[in-house]
Amino acid sequence: MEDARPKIDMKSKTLDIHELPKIQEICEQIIREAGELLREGFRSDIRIETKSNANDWVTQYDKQCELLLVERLTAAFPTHGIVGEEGSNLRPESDLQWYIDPIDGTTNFAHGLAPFCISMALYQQTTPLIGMIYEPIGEELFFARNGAGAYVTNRLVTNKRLQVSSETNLGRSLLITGFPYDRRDATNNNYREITLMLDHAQGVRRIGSAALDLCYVAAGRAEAYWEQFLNSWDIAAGILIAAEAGATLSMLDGSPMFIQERVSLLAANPTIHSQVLAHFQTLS
Ligand code: 2AM
Ligand code: CA
Repeated sequence: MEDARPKIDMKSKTLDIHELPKIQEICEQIIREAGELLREGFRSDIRIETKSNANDWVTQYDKQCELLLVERLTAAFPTHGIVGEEGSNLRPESDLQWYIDPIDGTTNFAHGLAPFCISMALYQQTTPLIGMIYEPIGEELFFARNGAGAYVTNRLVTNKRLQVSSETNLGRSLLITGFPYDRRDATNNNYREITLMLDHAQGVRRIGSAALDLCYVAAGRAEAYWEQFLNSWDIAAGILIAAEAGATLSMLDGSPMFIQERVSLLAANPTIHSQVLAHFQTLS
């Protein structure tokens, strides 16, 4: 039976594509301003509150940063919708939606540990148009436009095209993963998957920001990233950046990617993607 959930459609877009470079430019101004705010807040007096459970934290900077993003986006694009981690849900009827995460990697940020980032993505229904991710401590900006490739700008390079790694040997591959906040109570807590991959990969990292994890696969710094139960705003920008850099993306069971409330995904260079998937399939 045909799956009714909307698949991520990497190709079709009806917005005039000539508008996208200008939108991207404005997005970059906004994300860099938000980065300034997070740099000021980093290792300052941080107030922590909990959300869904005791491990799920939010700080005053998550909220301030989301407010800044919403104000700036609304001023620049008054008709666009906005879905944000800290509760924003504006103009849900709009065809064009921004998915924003004011701090991806809040646990790192709250502990005074980098990296963490701001993630912004513009979608036309299920089609990603622009993805932008800014890591303010290392001052590294990742971005992609649908069909136009993925790029990075940092202290060493400007607008460098991203390409996933060409490694084909899992034993020489570096993998990245993460764990759900409710891992102590959840039956599906990723412990079996990480044990399996520790046995087969060169190494496994837990960096703490899904958005950056996807960028690191896009940049070929790691071969694969998998994680369960992510939110749309954690991955909306990163999946376009990874896809434009040549990554294969799927749900963790190998089925096609789609954005829903909770996403479990695998992003990897194409060869390593099938090898990791084959190992995961031995678990079920
Ligand atoms: P956050 O920092 O915005 O909360 C950590 O594994 C990564 O997964 C982070 O990007 C974190 O985003 C994200 N994440 C989203 N939902 C999560 C959940 N329920 N449990 C753990 N991490 C979650
Ligand atoms: Ca967040």
